[in-house]
Amino acid sequence: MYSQGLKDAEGQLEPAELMAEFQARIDREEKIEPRDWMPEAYRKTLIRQMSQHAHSEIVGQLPEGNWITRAPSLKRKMILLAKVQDEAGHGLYIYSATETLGVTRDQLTDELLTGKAKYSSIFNYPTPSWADIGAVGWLVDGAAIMNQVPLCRSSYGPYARSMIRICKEESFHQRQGYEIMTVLARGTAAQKDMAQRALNRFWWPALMMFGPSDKDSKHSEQSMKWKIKRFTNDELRQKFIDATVPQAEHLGLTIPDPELRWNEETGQYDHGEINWQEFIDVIKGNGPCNKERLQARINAHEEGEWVREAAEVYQQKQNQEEAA
Ligand code: FAQ
Repeated sequence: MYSQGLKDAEGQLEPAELMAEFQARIDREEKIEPRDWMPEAYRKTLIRQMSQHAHSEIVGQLPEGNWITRAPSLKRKMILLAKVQDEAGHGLYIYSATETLGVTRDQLTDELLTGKAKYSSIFNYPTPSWADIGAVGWLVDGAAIMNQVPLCRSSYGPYARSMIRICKEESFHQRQGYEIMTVLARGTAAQKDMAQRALNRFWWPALMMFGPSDKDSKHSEQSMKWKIKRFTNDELRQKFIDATVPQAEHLGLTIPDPELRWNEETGQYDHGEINWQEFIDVIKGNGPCNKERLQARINAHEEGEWVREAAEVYQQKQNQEEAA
């Protein structure tokens, strides 16, 4: 008895009884843990999504890290430094959670540095002004929270648990970004203009973070059935728009979408069409900063070689001492 045509690691069809029991556990809202039986396709989907997520947190340090030395005051510098360090921590939790699926951190790093693995499209856009740091916190972390709060209920235990702490920290990140935007929007005309320009740059790319529209999302249907994802890409994008438009109004800033309109019937905002060609170009490696971001990660990896070597020698010494 076989099921669904999904294959195991040896290319054999997954046994139907195990598949049925697995789905029943998911339907009962039980968490799947690392030592439990799972279909190979479930394991692979998680490795793909979780490693892309971890890489995003790591590459995501770059657009803001760029501003740490230039933040306008000591206080702003300290806040930004703490935020960027949080992103590094998020990457590490998620890499650790991904390792429970039988891949190594080295494999995952190799996939990122060779350009095989994806990371979020959003981090391939530049942050030319201080207001972009506000826009990243407000919009990028805001979109991240909208996507990640449901992931706290993801069916895979280690992923769900890592998301709980991450979401708490993301909420602080979103608030600090919105606060930067508030100060600028209530400042001089030049400061308000700087905030508006940053919103113009980040609005559409933030909407693209949620992934392709549902009709083009190849993984959503299966991932929803396995409760890895709880909402579709379009559902989350809509929730984000509905939550963010009033925040922009409160700031006195204009969302750069002439077709944006409140729809009384649906109780949601209608919005203009996303430029999907731009999204495809960016995820294929041809966005404004793709090459620069990847090169920065390659350089960091090479410059960190001595740290990895030192850590390894230290570990060997500890093992020897323990054995003695
Ligand atoms: N960029 O079939 P679907 C953060 C790919 S937040 C690049 O819909 P799925 C916090 C997708 O991988 C950002 N690629 O896929 C922070 C697939 O490609 P593949 C990270 C994208 O997985 C803030 C293909 O398109 N958050 O880092 C994107 O069901 C500030 C087809 O798509 C997460 O990763 C994209 N935007 O849904 C850090 C959240 N969208 O692998 C620093 C977890 C789609 O078949 C500073 N991930 N693709 O070749 C998810 O929720 C999902 O993976 C989605 C995509 C919703 C991103």
